[in-house]
Amino acid sequence: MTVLEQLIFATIAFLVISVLIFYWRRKRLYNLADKIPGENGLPFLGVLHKFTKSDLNEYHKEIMKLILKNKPISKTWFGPQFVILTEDAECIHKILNSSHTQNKPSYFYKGMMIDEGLLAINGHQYDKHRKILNKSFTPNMLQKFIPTFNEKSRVCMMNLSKRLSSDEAFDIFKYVGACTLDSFISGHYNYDQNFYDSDLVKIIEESRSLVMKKVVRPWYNIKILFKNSSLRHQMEYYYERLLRILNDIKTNNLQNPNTKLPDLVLNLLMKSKNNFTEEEIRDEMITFIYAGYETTAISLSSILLMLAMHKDVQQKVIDEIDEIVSSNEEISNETLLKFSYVELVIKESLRLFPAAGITGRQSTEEIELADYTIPKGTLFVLSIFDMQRSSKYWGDDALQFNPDRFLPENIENVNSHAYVPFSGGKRICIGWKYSMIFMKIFLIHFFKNYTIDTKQEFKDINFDIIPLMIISQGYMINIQKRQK
Ligand code: HEM
Ligand SMILES: *[C@@H]1O[C@H](CO)[C@@H](O)[C@H](O)[C@H]1NC(C)=O
Ligand SMILES: *[C@@H]1O[C@H](CO)[C@@H](O)[C@H](O)[C@H]1NC(C)=O
Ligand SMILES: *[C@@H]1O[C@H](CO)[C@@H](O)[C@H](O)[C@H]1NC(C)=O
Ligand SMILES: *[C@@H]1O[C@H](CO)[C@@H](O)[C@H](O)[C@H]1NC(C)=O
Ligand SMILES: *[C@@H]1O[C@H](CO)[C@@H](O)[C@H](O)[C@H]1NC(C)=O
Ligand SMILES: *[C@@H]1O[C@H](CO)[C@@H](O)[C@H](O)[C@H]1NC(C)=O
Ligand SMILES: CC(=O)N[C@H]1CO[C@H](CO)[C@@H](O)[C@@H]1O
Repeated sequence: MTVLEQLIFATIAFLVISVLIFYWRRKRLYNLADKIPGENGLPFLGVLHKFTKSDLNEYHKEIMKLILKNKPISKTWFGPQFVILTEDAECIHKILNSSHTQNKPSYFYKGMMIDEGLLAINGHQYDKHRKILNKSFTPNMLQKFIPTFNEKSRVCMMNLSKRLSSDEAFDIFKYVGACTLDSFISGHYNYDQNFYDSDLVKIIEESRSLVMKKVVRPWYNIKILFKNSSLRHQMEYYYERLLRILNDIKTNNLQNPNTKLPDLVLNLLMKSKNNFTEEEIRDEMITFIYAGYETTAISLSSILLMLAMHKDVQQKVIDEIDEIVSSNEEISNETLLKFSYVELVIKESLRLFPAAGITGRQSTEEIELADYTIPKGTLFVLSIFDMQRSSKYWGDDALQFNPDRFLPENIENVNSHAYVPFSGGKRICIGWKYSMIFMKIFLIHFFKNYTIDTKQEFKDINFDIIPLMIISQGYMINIQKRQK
């Protein structure tokens, strides 16, 4: 043999042995996986090749197809990663609730400057962060943001009045998004700024689309490939701008601290006795912006779109508001309790449009699920979206927008595990009560000023996965001034 031949031979032998060791180590995984029905896909790639399209609304269709393969659970592979998909209420409940499935699949978050934040961290680090940050969301703290919500909603109403002069439909997302961001950053980051048309909105939008690109390109999990990719350079360009904004926010908080509200998210992060590293502070700040802004903006936009489509429901909302508040009144926490119909409307809309409709967990032990043994390290894809639209739980009219479904006498007949728009278990959304209060106050101001309609139809709606679920066509509505 020549030296070259010897080299080639050695390389092949090395590869074969590596592959054999790889498979031998994963023998139990393959044995267990074999027993579970689903789609294996291609060798090495699994079904990843189905997720390389640039059309983001194809992703949801592909995931639905994989889920539909088998019920209640279906297996597949994302590259070497074993995956279980489900839309079954009992399975989702078990995964959200079991102590062996509380981890997040960490590679989804790597290199995004949120891997040290609540959405991504696990174990002790998670428990420490969550325990400290929980203080920002106690009932007592939530009351304190009500004046900010009122003020920011009023600003938004003023900005929206520019839209009255035109008959053209417009995407309401942009307006409610800016209002959501203004409220959060002014409240929890003690930084009063106007985010209509701001750089921050653009940074979030563009960087999360880059993140989606990374998620569906598994070779970027290999460090050297990612390090030198143009994707990384593009991401870094946005991160630099984002970091500049975060630094302004931190500097401002050092110079003008909010001493009246020590438990603001930013204060808890910066307080030296809590011992967060610089990286943890940065990642939590970004996590809260990502987790709090588009989720709430998508939810509010969907509510408005549903009310624009259902004029009868809109009228009932307006009647309730007019009955409870006089014009331009400050909405207080006491007043809020009276809005029972608005609450039903929000709940029903979150059923049909759960912004975080697809979420994931990873197991740290083998678990039993639907009569199968699921290997350790499995990635679980939970479709809250499909569960909350399933006729199995919601009847033949599951796709009808009907707030009365949530009247106490009706909802008591529905499987309570089939409704988790804010997820569940110990990792339930930290901001769920906060966003419910915000959305109610916004809606009250909105329908004091405007009525809305739309030409969009429910049956035409598609979703982009960004990875939140946002309507592909936008949230196109027309507004009219309320007749007094
Ligand atoms: C209607 C609006 C919202 C919806 C539908 C929503 C939904 C969710 C869901 C489903 C999760 C769980 C994700 C998972 O299990 O993988 C989550 C987690 C989270 N949400 Fe929200 N959210 C909303 C508003 C907010 C707001 C306003 C904030 C911040 C003020 C926030 C902060 C967070 C954080 C930090 C987490 C991670 C919690 C943890 O793992 O401990 N969310 N959200
Ligand atoms: C945070 O608060 C929630 C209730 O809002 C509670 O279920 C959870 O156990 C708390 N987490 C920690 C780590 O204290
Ligand atoms: C509305 O948006 C603009 C930017 O588009 C912003 O400068 C302004 O302060 C906002 N508020 C009002 C009340 O117009
Ligand atoms: C990758 O690395 C090579 C050599 O270090 C360099 O010439 C090239 O520009 C890099 N590519 C990117 C996209 O950064
Ligand atoms: C923070 O660090 C100090 C000293 O390094 C230590 O005494 C304290 O217990 C730490 N606090 C927390 C919450 O870890
Ligand atoms: C919104 O409605 C309130 C109460 O009717 C009114 O005081 C306020 O001026 C209106 N705002 C705009 C921008 O029309
Ligand atoms: C409303 O908030 C105040 C303090 O801001 C508090 O004393 C009161 O108990 C709250 N009321 C309700 C119904 O939550
Ligand atoms: C991890 C977790 O959330 N476990 C909970 C599952 O549900 C039971 C009862 O509902 C709770 O007691 C556990 O704490």
